[in-house]
Amino acid sequence: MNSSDVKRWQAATLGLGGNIGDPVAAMAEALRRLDARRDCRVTAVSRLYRTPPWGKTDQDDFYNACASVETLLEPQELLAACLEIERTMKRVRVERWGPRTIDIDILTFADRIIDAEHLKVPHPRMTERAFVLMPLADVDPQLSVQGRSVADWLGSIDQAGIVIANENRAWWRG
Ligand code: A4P
Ligand code: MG
Repeated sequence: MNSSDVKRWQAATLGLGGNIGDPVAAMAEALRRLDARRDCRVTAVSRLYRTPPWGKTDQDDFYNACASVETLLEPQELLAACLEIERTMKRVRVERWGPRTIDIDILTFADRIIDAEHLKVPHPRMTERAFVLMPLADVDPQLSVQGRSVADWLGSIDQAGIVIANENRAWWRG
């Protein structure tokens, strides 16, 4: 193997959310499954938040959280791993922004900018969403996204209605 083929651990951030069934159990299970992989490790998890629905508002409140991970996977492979976890946890993908058991978004991947058909990084809507920025600020407030820190983005958006559902950052360990 050529030295340029040696895989490196790269840092990424993930957003998790859900609002049907037992979304907290699903998010915890998803994080444990990722952490159990040899090519992924979960390095920090946010507090757990309960958030009013964004986009399509006539649905139940969501639970949301963010995680920092380190991975040997390339971005498309990390997405595939997340989608596989979603699939096996029986997410029902019915309508855009509609109810879901669990949704895992790749928010950032190192300092990469990706604009592929099935993967956009940084996640295109993350800087407008308090349900992403609040938990992300727990794990990495100084992370730069589109030239501004997460803390800075968070300061400029509406955080109304969001409450902390669990202060204990080990909530996902089960
Ligand atoms: N995809 C492209 N880029 C990415 C990325 N960075 N991370 C593609 C993950 N996936 C990415 O995903 C559809 C496809 O997007 C994936 O298969 C992947 O190839 P999706 O989650 O079904 O997308 P969507 O629901 O159609 O749209 P969107 O905007 O991605 O939905 P979100 O962002 O997932 O938002 N309100 C609250 N309070 N909390 C929430 O968590 N979530 C949503 C859904 C709406 N309102 C919410 C919440
Ligand atoms: Mg999504």
